[in-house]
Amino acid sequence: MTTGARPSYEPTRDIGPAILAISVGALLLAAVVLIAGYATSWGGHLRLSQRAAPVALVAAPVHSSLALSIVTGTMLGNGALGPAYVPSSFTLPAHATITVTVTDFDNATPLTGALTRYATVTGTVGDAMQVQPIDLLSPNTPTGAVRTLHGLPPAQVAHTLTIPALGINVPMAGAARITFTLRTGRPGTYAWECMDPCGSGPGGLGGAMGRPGFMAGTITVAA
Ligand SMILES: [Cu+2]
Repeated sequence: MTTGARPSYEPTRDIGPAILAISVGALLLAAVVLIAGYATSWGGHLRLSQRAAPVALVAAPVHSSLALSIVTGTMLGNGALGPAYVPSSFTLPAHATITVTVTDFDNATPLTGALTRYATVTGTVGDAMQVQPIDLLSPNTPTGAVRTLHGLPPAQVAHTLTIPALGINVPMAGAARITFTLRTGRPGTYAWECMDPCGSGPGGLGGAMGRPGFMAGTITVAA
């Protein structure tokens, strides 16, 4: 072996500055990681608590939504029967919070006498609904502001969505989009019907009134 030659694994004085640079770099990196960690713990606080939710013992309710339309007998080409909810039967998840939007293409059939009690909202979240009037000739065009209401003047009710077993009643304003929130409970099958005499025949109680697929139907609450 000649003088001056060193085994390649033997440290040399030449790498001193490199070690210093690496050390400084490591310190800088550690500082950045620490600062980033603090920033995340402040700014990410809500996100962290939300991430913890799925491991809770009680599962969060399934949030879902349902869209219904009320179409007229004229739209259906069956003026002799009268209007219908579409769909008239549907399935919702149990123990869930459901936003229901109903687009009502029909006009009012005034509630009178004992039926005026169905002009009041019951059984929805807050016993309330939101109502926005629409232009029936251009149904995606609102003609007024959204209002939160607990009921309607009986003369302005076109239909009701009434689920007696659940204590739910929502009066539907004519020519409007109606939105409300329901909380479903245990699984089961529940009948709904419209309590507004909107059908054909004497007193509007014939035709569509009380007829499944028109002004009556079934809500299935599934596990
Ligand atoms: Cu009806």
